[in-house]
Amino acid sequence: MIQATEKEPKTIIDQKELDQLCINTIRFLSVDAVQKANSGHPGLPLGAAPMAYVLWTKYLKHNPLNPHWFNRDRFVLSAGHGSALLYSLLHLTGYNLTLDQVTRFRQWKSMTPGHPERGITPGVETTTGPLGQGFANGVGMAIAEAYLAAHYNKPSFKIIDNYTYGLVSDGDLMEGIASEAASLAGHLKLGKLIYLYDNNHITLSASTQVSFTEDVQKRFEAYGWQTIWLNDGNDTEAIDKAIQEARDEAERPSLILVRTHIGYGSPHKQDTFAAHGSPLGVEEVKLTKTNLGWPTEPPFLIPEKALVHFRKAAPKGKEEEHKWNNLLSDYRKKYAEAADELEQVIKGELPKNWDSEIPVFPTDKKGMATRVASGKIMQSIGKSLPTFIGGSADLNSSTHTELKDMGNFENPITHKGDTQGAVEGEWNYDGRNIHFGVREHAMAGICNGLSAYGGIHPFCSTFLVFSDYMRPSMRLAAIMDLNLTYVFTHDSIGLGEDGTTHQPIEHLASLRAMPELVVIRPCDANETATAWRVAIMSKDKPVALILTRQEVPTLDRSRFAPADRLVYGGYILEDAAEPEIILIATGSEVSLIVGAAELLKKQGIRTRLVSMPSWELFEKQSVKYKNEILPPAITSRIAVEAGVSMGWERYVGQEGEVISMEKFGSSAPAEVLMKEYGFTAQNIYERAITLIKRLKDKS
Ligand SMILES: Cc1ncc(C[n+]2csc(CCOP(=O)(O)OP(=O)(O)O)c2C)c(N)n1
Repeated sequence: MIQATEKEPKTIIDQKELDQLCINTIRFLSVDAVQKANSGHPGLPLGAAPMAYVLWTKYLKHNPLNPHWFNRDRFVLSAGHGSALLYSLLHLTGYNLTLDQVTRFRQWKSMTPGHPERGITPGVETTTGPLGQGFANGVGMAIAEAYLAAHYNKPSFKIIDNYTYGLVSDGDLMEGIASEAASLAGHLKLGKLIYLYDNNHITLSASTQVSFTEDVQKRFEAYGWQTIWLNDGNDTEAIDKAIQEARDEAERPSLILVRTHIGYGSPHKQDTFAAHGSPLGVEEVKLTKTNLGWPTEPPFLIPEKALVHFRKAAPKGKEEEHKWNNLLSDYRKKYAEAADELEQVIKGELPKNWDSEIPVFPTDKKGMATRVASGKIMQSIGKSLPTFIGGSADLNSSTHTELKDMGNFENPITHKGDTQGAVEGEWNYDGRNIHFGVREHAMAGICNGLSAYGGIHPFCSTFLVFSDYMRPSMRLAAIMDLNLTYVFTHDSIGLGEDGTTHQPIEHLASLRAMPELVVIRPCDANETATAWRVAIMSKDKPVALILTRQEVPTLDRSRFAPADRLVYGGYILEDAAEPEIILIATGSEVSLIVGAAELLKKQGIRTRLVSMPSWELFEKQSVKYKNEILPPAITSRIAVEAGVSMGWERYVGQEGEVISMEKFGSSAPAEVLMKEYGFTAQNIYERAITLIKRLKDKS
């Protein structure tokens, strides 16, 4: 054997040595990136490199030359702080991520941000970093795969056929969202979901001994997962065998618990939290390299033999994709219609006339709750859009989000046709209704995975007040520019008797505070229809629909402006010549300003009514448009919304007023609450008279 030189560590004599060379290449590319940035997490890559190596070079079906190939396996680095590991893998296997980018880890405008970000780095499937989120995303991806496979595959044509792999850490498994998602994944028997657990017993600031001593293996077994315990994170043969075993298991998701050592090889930092989130330090890097038989110089060393081995991924992936393309063209010959549809799904296009069956709601004084209108609209979307799938956190009957006669997403083995009367209908992976159970956080994280998988138009639903339980995942959906729709009902004190705990107050303001999320609170059934159109067509922004529990009148659109003006975010619902006052409202409060305007008219006061269902859509309009709707010269303005006033100053200005909720609500019938808290046409009318007088007196 030739001794290692400074430039080239060893001559390869067998597979084992090649494996070791490749593993150390991953390790030290990551460690050097962290050291150069003087920031980052070297511990995870040092410990987890062997399992990542086996997975990425032996099992992961991917084409580095086309990271969007639809039937690729999905890989989620749920422990996103280990990003240097992922960047090393992407560079080494030949993605469009140069070594220069790896050396610019965590720097301004590099493609290698601190935590992996979808859309910035080719091959990064989902944005991770907030622990536990990636775990739920992977469950969503596995659901997407199972649904599309059940829907489009035919005998001898496994067109959709990928695994979802993930690397999860102690921190991931401590987070509640992971427990929620794991429980559902086990129940759904998502056999093609395989997670490798970097079981290193160390977190950011301590050993798991201080806070995480449960038997994780038993816990996952109880969730219905296959679990495989590995004692040695460096034993590539055992890892290989375990992944194979996981792939062979069709009915249960698999957790491979791999006992690793954080900061493996570092003489002073291995097995300590010092290796978790800070560079090892120049001296310690040298010692670690020497300890593992790696040249101390140069940094970012990639031995030719290792690179050649890693880069086999590209021709292999190209060949896999080529085979798949051939399969797809044979499929097309036999199943032309399904192939057309599937191609549309893959391209992310909507079917022609997808919205043609969306109802137009007739004028109706009594009207209907916008949640009810939404439910009707969803049925028509469901019929024309095969990838419209989703559900609620056990609130279908309240949020009206069940897609009727479109089946329930479920492994048929679980039910064997027996639903014990719980929910009617078919139960299989071709079902469109996902029963998330009472797991709001996982629901939102899973929807991110469904959307990130591609082709799917997911929706999920709960009461607006519980959006708080989903917020961390919603934030990631917004960061990732994902297309998905949140249906939040019971949107104010108008929900009535359930009382203070269930009445959202600050939620609209808090959702509006989130960049990239589009919040829409339609005022009646027809605005709800337009809102759904906006939501489905929103390719790169999640949309939250905020809907009432209580009935609201369906406005007479021959008198008022058309409901499709909702697309502008705010529009003049009804005008008067030279208006003296502008009343602005959203959702259920719009019919109240209509009532107030009638009272004002009787007093000869000229009133402009503005329906303002979406601030975000309004802000996208030109200054000219915005000034047309809210002319700067008209300073007497009142906004009415049954939530906190925060932010409304922007639209009512210095002189204007907001009729709002500045405290938590209470338990009583809705009409009583609305009256007691001042949400009546009469109160708005009186406030308007006072405001006009005050401004007149002032001038
Ligand atoms: C939701 C969330 N809380 C806190 C953090 C900060 N944080 C980053 S890594 C980490 C724990 C690290 O432990 P582990 O997951 O075991 O990773 P390892 O130390 O093995 O790299 C924490 C608390 C985070 N990223 N996400």
